[in-house]
Amino acid sequence: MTVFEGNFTQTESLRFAIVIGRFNDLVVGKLLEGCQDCLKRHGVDIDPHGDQVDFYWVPGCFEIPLVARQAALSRRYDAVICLGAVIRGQTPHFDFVAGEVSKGIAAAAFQTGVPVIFGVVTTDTMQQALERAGIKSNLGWNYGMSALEMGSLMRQVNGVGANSYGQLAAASASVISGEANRAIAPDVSSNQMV
Ligand code: INI
Repeated sequence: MTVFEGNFTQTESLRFAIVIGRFNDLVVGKLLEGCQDCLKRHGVDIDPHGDQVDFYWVPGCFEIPLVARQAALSRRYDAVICLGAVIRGQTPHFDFVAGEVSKGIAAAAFQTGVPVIFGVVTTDTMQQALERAGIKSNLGWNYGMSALEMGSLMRQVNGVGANSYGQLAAASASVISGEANRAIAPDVSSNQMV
C-alpha cells in the first residue's frame, strides 16, 4: 500500500493564487502578511511579478468564491488560498456573507478538483479577529501551510511529478465533468482569466 502525504519542502514549482477580500482590511492585511511570510519561508517566490504567486483582490468575502473558482478553473494553480474576515457586529449580514463564502469555497474546490483553502476568519468581534490575525497568532501562516500541504499532496494524488505541471492541468481538467460544469467552464486552452 502507499501513503500519500503533502510536504513543505518541494515548493519550487508550486503555483498559488491568493484571493483576498478587502472588507475588514485591517485584519485581512495581517492574514495576507502571515500567509506570504509562510510561503516565502518555505521557498516560494511571492513576488507578484514572479511565476509562483498571483494575487486577486475582491471587495469582500461574498465575492471570493466566484474568483476562486475561476482561478482554479484556469489550471494555473496547485492551490487557491482565500483570505477574508467576516465579523458579526450588529447586523444579520454576517450570517449571509459567512454562509455564502464557506459554501462557495467548498463548491469551488469540489467542482474543479483544485484545493481551495478556507482562509476566512469568522468572529463575533474585531478584537477576536485581530487576535487571530497577529495579536496572539496569525492564522494567515496556517492557511499558507495548508496550501503547501494540499498543493503537494494533490500532485501525488493526481500522479503528477514535481516538474510536470502540464500533466497536473490535464488531470485536474478531467475532474470537470457533467453538463453543468461544461456549460460554465471557460475556455482554458486560451489561458484567459476572469
Ligand atoms: N464582507 C466581508 O468580507 N466581511 C464582512 O464582515 C462583511 N459584512 O459583515 O458586511 C462583508 N460584507 C461585504 C460583502 O462581502 C460584499 O462585498 C458586499 O455585500 C457586496 O456584494
